[in-house]
Amino acid sequence: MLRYVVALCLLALSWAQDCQVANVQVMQNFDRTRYAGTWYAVAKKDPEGLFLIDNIVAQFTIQEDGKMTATAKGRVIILNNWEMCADMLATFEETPDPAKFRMKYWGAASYLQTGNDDHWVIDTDYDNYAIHYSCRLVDSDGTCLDSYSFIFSRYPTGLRTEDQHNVNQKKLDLCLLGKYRRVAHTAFCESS
Ligand code: DAO
Repeated sequence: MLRYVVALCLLALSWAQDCQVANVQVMQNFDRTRYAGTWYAVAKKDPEGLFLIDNIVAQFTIQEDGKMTATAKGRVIILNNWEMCADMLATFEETPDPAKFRMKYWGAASYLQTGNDDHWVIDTDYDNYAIHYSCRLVDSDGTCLDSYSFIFSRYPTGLRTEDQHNVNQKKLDLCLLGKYRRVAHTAFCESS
């Protein structure tokens, strides 16, 4: 009996970590109303050609028609060495999975980045942490060639100790453990 349980556990583990984008597990019964509000990015796995560097704060809103939108700020460096606070806007298109959105984003100023990315909510307890994931380019073997991911906290100071283990497990499931950097909050964007 024990042998079967161990075999099942190993099977589940290998399935969870096969790094296939199609097998990424997202938040079950995702509730966008509870996700709304302010989230501070406290860690980030960067994509190719990173954009937002630090002081990243996103504000998610649910409109009267039920659609989700967001505004976000963050320190960026553009035109090689011009440091500024980017004001970004985003709209979210729903998909059959309530935790998987297509996000269109653009800058308040025309020289900022625009894009259309996946925005998947991997896990959240709504009150303390949320794990976001976006794969921009899927390789021919089904793994992700270019991804980015935000670890969000409701507090700029970081994650609560009791949430860290769960967040690390999700990083491992995404095959991104060790690829995140800390995101500082130094009030850089607070005057703009
Ligand atoms: O920072 O390198 C990067 C890629 C992120 C681009 C998307 C930023 C704009 C919108 C954010 C809205 C909420 C997460």
